Amino acid sequence: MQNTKTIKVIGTILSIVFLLLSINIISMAKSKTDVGDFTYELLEDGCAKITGLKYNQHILPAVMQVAQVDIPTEIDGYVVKVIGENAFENMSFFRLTIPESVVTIEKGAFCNNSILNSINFSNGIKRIEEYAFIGCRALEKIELPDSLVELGHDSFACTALKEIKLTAENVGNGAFSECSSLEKVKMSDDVKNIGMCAFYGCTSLTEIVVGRNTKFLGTALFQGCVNLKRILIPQSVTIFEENNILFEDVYLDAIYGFKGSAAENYANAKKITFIDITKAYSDGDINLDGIADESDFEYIIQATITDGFFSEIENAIADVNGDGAVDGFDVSVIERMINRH
Ligand SMILES: [Ca+2]
Ligand SMILES: [Ca+2]
Repeated sequence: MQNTKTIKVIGTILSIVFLLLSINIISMAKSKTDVGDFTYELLEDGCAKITGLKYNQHILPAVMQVAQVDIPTEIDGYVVKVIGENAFENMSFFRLTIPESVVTIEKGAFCNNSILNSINFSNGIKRIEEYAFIGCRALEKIELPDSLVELGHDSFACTALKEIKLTAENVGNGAFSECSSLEKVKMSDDVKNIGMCAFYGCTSLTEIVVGRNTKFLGTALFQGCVNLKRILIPQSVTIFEENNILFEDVYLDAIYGFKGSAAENYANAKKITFIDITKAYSDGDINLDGIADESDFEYIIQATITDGFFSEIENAIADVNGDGAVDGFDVSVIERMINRH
């Protein structure tokens, strides 16, 4: 009897202790990081490299994990310039903000965060190294800053990205490989080189316009893009690797390009239909029916008043003044061209 009473009392005490502990644990959970939460080391130039969080996020229960990581601009008076290798590897948080002071995100820094769905990159980042965001399977949308120069290999592989605007000069091997939700890729004029397998296995891609200043397309770039039907390759592309298998396991309907370009030679060699778009820019034949006339004018007017009338490739062809948009300026250029005839 006495024993049963003692056990009951101990049980009650334990419950109270556990309850107090739980309350304490929950109150320790916070929505955002503070500057004091980060570990760092000093770089030779006197700036700081963030190396992770002070508390071990890996062993914390979900309620205690921080929901948003805000990389600070300064830590203990040192400017934060680098996010270190594997600093936040396998951690789980929803949102990430990176300030302008950060220039480099090192290898694997945020890899395998399965819930990360929002990243705010400031315009300052120059390098995103290999595997930096690989396996971030909830990541559907990002805006890469114009400052970006290098995108490392496999940096965004195996993510849920649906569309991407590429701003880096060099896009590493496999950078977007196995991004099976990726439907749209816009390439800025900054994109020069795209490494091998960069879009390997992007099964949702249906068409793509290669950047106007892109020179190099790596081997097996679109391997396994089984739904890719059309591609526009500009004159700037001059390097096709020897035995290039750019479109292995791809069933292209056509390559669009300019007369006498490397793209035309490639299409001919591989027996892929080549559609010459030279006359769109020289004469205004943007509907590619062989003559520049009133119908091209009506066609572009229709596109400027109907959202989604043109696909990415048709947009690129109709953007005759090359400013990246199809609008009134192109209409007046085309009007002048067809009136010349
Ligand atoms: Ca025409
Ligand atoms: Ca335009």
